[in-house]
Amino acid sequence: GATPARTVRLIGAPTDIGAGARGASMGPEALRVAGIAEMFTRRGLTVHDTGNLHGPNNPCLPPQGGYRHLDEVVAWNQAVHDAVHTALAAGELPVLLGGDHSLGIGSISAVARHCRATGRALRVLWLDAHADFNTHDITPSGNLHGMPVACLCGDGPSALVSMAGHVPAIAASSLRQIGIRSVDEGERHRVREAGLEVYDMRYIDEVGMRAAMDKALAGLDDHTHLHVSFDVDFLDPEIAPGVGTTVPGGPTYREAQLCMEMIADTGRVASLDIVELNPALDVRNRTAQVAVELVESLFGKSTLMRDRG
Ligand code: B3U
Ligand code: MN
Ligand code: MN
Repeated sequence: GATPARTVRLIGAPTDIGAGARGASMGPEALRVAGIAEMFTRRGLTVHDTGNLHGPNNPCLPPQGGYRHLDEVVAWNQAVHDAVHTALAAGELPVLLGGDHSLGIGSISAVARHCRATGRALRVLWLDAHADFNTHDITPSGNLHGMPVACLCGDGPSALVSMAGHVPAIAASSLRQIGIRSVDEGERHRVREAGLEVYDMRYIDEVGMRAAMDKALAGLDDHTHLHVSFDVDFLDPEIAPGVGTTVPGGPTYREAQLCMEMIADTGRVASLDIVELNPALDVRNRTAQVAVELVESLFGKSTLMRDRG
């Protein structure tokens, strides 16, 4: 099967347009300062940093029709979509440096479009404290970073839902959610109805990260494009305080590291989002450093050489 690209393309998207708290717009620089490029070089990958995308400022307005900043979120996602699709078409491995998680719509719709054009299966791993499955009628906030999974699965404003060129952009069955521990009331019903495969914190507590990841990664083949959407609030706030919406009870450093190592062992990671890092809430860039360390594990860092399987 096709091996994932050996050149990483860093794509900065400095915006907090879809979030409740301000500050995720500083995520791309914080990740660069924490050494993300040097880390990929250590892993033996070539790094192509294309700098930051541009888009509208955050007007900080209240929701309209259940959405905050919809036009601006569409503009940013169109820019992300085009950049991620261009990277994939060039044979590179796009790494989106967010920015808030609404940008997953642009990123993953581009991955879906690329997979459809090249006849590849797609698996999306959604590492997050939240299900991000809200819609305009049930959202408690109007913030679009709580809705990207719904949009990708076909529920949302048409400009966001149709970005891949086909609706839904992804089948709900191609998604695995890991680390979930905060789901809103109406959202919970939608998660059940859609049959999302969710490995929530209770499940991870009961069976352990290893068994959870064995299941989440089951069924990949040599042609599967594996996309990882890493919302930094996936991590326990003890190790990752620099995010807009901390939720206690998340994976420890060790659990998160095992999660990343097991994903790396598949050898299928072909695109990545790192989102919701909020340097305004961080302590001496510690959360950015932890994110970079864990992404190093995601790209195959291990203490000793190990056989796969
Ligand atoms: N579910 C809540 C909170 C939230 C979702 N994603 C984040 N926060 N980062 C909402 O507003 O939709
Ligand atoms: Mn999220
Ligand atoms: Mn989250």
